[in-house]
Amino acid sequence: MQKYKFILILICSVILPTELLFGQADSTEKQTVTMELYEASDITDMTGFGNCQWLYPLDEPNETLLEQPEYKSDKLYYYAAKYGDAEDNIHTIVIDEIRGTGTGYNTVYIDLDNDNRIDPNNEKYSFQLGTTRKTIPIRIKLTVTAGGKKIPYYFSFSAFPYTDEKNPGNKIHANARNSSIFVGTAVFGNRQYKIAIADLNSNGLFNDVEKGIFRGDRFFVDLDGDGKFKHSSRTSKPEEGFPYSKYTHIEGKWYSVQATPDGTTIQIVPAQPQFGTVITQKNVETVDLYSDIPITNPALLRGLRRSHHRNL
Ligand SMILES: [Ca+2]
Ligand SMILES: [Ca+2]
Ligand SMILES: [Ca+2]
Ligand SMILES: [Ca+2]
Repeated sequence: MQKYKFILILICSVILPTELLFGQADSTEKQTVTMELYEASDITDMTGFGNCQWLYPLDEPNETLLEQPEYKSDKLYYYAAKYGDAEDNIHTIVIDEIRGTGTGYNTVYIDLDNDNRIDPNNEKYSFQLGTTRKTIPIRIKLTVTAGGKKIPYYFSFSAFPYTDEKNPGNKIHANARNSSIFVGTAVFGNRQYKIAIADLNSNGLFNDVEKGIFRGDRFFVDLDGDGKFKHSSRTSKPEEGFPYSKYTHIEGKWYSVQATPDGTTIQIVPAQPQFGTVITQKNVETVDLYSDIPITNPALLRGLRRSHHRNL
C-alpha cells in the first residue's frame, strides 16, 4: 500500500498540470459571515473529536511569571499551553495540592488572559485527577490572541499520572483539548444553512489547512438541518464536515471558504478550481493526496479514478 501511495504521488505530480478541467460557475455572491462562539458545554457532540495538546510536566514555568499564588504543595507541576499566534502565546498552567503536599492534586491555576500573572482568585479551578483510562476534563474559557484579535476560547483540561520509556517517574501529565467552535449561517444554492469552524488541532487558530485527520481545522455545514454536524461516513446522512482547505465542495458546487485566524469571520466565494486526473492501477482502492496547496476531496478523487478506469 505504501508503495502504491509513493508511486501515485509521483504520477500525480506529472499528470496534474497536463489534464485540466474546469468547475461550473455558481451565481451565488460573495458572503462574509460573522461567526459567534458556541457556548454550550460539550461541542464533541456537534463536531466529533479533535486533537489535543499534550502538556508535558515541567518543574518550573518556561516563561517568566510576574505574579504567582501562594501554592500549598511543595511539588508543583507546570505546563505550557500554546494558543494563538502572539509572540507570547504560552498560557502557563500550574497544578497544586490545596490541602498540602501529598494530599492529592485538586487545584489548577491557569493564566487565562496571558498577562503572565496568575491571579490566585480568578484564574483558579478545582479539578479531579484522572487516569490514562479515564480523564475527568473541566472546560475553561481563555482569552486567546489570534491574527491580532483577542477571542474567547474554550478548552478542556484534564490531568493524570503517566509514565512510559521517554517519560519515566509517573509524573502528572495533562491534556488541553479543543472545545471551541464558531457558528454562523450561510447560503448555499437557494438555502440557508448553519455553518461552523472548529479548531480541531487545538492551537487557538481557526484557519489551519487540514493535511490529514486532525492535522488542521474543519469547516462544517449542517446540510440536513438537525443542528448537529455529522462527520462520520458510518451514517447514511450526508457528510457535513469538510477539511479546511483552499476549496470546499458543498451541495455539488465549489467554494473558497476562508476563515480569519480568530474564527470570527468567514468569507465564502464561489470557486472554479482546476482539476486534474489521477491515474492508478485497477487494484488500487483509495488514493490519499496531501499538498501544501490543498484542493483534495476524497469523493472527487474516487470519482475521477472511476471515470478514468472507464476510459482504460
Ligand atoms: Ca505567557
Ligand atoms: Ca492572568
Ligand atoms: Ca487550528
Ligand atoms: Ca446535521
